[in-house]
Amino acid sequence: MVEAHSEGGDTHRPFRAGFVSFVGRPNVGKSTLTNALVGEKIAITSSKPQTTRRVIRGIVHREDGQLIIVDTPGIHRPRTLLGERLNALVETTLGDVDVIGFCVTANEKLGPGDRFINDRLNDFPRAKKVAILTKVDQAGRSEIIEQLTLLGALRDWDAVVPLSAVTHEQLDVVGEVLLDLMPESPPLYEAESTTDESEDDRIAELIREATLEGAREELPHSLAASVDDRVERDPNGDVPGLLEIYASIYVERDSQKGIIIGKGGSRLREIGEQARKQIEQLLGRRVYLSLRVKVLKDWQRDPKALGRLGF
Ligand SMILES: Nc1nc2c(ncn2[C@@H]2O[C@H](COP(=O)(O)OP(=O)(O)OP(=O)(O)O)[C@@H](O)[C@H]2O)c(=O)[nH]1
Ligand SMILES: [Mg+2]
Repeated sequence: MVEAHSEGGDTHRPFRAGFVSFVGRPNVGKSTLTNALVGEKIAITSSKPQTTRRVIRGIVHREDGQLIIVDTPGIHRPRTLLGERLNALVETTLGDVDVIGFCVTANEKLGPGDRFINDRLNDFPRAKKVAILTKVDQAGRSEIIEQLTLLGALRDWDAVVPLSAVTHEQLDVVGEVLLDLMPESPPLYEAESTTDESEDDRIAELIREATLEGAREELPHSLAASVDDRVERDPNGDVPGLLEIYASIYVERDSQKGIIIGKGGSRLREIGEQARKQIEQLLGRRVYLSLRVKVLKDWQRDPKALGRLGF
């Protein structure tokens, strides 16, 4: 195991580039860490488990290298076809990366869910393995030490890094450590790009994020979103006018539709307002957002509906 460290002064380090995948239980902070390292909101995050549903690539550009972060859905015991597909997706992803960043949170004791995932990592002997202890701002010193001891006993890690993606404690260190483990390689992505997600996919995710906020019980899992259409309100104007975006929020049952719309449409208006602000920030221009709520019966268990939503 190498100690986490940062180097200075050496101006002749070879350029390195490669892929690191963050894996772990739902809600441990993989997407928050991805965003913090990239320095831009690439992946949506929420306090609800199973927020991420696709493999999302974020690119970190450094003077001496390029890190392509592959954020993945949290691995959990699947209860639906969607859950099964997401777990399978993570396994496929791990076969292609140079480094696996196994994320465990400092504020919950390492448990069977973490051990299950750690055991799966044996199937990827080629990848280097780094243990990342997340959310250290939420734990006391003794808890952190105990958790690091448990983590250290799991395997001979290439590195172990405790950090906080919220306070940015040790954020630079994890970047250095991961880059050091990458192969020597020219850049793999252009200097401007921070992700290869399409704009529509990012917009749909921001809408789902706004809808997740405040959703309770089973509702978060039942939500999906898609962009249906974009229309330039004033296509011939000198300055870009409003961009009209027409999007749908999907739920699984009629009763859920009512909850999302709220009394007199109040909840949906709030969701639209919040999502619009995020979308305007992403696109750097003013947006008119029109949201419709649709019922797609039990889509998480229906292969056809899953296909329609891109899973
Ligand atoms: N205090 C604190 N909270 C954090 C930190 N990292 C993430 N969180 C919070 O933890 C929650 C889950 O974060 P996510 O990044 O969505 O977790 P995830 O591992 O991507 O979750 P899934 O996509 O469901 O697998 C959110 O409420 C974050 O704000 C951290 O370093 N400190
Ligand atoms: Mg996530």
